[in-house]
Amino acid sequence: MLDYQTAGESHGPALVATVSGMPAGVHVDLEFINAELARRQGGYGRGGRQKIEQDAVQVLSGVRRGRTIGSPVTLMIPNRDARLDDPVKTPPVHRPRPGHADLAGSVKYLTTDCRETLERASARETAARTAAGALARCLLRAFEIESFAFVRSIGPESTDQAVTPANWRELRAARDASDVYCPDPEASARMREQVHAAKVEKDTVGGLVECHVFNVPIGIGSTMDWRDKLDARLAYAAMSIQAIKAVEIGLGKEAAVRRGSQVHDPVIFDAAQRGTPSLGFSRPTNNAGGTEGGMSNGQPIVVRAAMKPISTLLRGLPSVNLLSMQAEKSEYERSDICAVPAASVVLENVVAFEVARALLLKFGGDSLAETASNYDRFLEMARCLPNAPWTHTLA
Ligand code: EPS
Repeated sequence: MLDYQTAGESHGPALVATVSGMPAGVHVDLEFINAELARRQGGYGRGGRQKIEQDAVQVLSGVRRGRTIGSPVTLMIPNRDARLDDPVKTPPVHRPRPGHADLAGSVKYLTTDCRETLERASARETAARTAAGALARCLLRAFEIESFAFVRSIGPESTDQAVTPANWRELRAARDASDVYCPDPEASARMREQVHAAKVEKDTVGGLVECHVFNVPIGIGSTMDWRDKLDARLAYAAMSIQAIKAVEIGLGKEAAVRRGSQVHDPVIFDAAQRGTPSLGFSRPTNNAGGTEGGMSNGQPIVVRAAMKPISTLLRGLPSVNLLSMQAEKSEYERSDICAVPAASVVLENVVAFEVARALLLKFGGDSLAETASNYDRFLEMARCLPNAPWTHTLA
């Protein structure tokens, strides 16, 4: 089972991701993983920390001569701003920031020093999650499965840009030319203005990030076990990104407003497409966001996540001093004004990780060659429907 765990504090010596269950033989593209880490560090609205850090992975296990060998892969990202044990540079924090983990964490761990929790709660941890997801994408490449995420909105400003299998590469180039990671230049300018205005007002701003995954074969995920439902796993992965407050698949909450005839994507069979991972079952719309019944349906996966504004405000917010229990403004820690562009990079990678996990759950294999052979054989068998000896049809 593909899985991963992260460790590390924001100002500790390093962040670590340990990825288990990777088949042997996957080419680990460190240049790609590091490029994703660099993208995550960027985006208009980031604070001073990113001028200090230069995130890059060191591979501590699981890889030999550039390829996985089947053992757990440990990726370490050293922190340049490491100072966790220094009482002067990293003093205790007694005034919890509303919206951050400070208050609940301090009470939970029976301390008045919010730093005990905030160091681990920090979104810096998403560097490790991005690295794990980017590693999983090295596996997905062998199946031509690609993940693409961008910023759909910042504050009230959004783009209505449609994303399709035909235009996403072009949109990726446009996104990469935007410092708010939005492929629509006109909307990018409006979003940038929102971040700037928040900065001037010593405030912060959130937004929506959206991820599309292409070329996912029909039938990964599970309808039999709720823990392996693909949409549920995707939602879990997205919701667990720091500051995410809502997740939608496809049409999302809009589906609750419309009639069934305006929601469900008609099924069309196109024999010419039988060679593709969708096996020729095409849909004129993709309101389902590529999942039906907890399984992939051969259409692009679409996941959208809403990020709240960063909880560290330069002007502070009403809070309580945990030493005196008296009303005081929350503590200011150096932080970002907007990390929505960074969240889009995290989403692109953690969503890909879940797709890789579901792919391996279905096709298994200790080596990439075995996984690929199982994948090819399944598609071959499914293409023979309905006229094959293995077809399930009761007389
Ligand atoms: C964060 C606070 C800031 C952010 C950090 C998340 O860190 P610092 O206190 O060192 O300035 O920059 O995010 C990152 C460091 C990162 O790499 O994403 C927080 O409190 O959540």
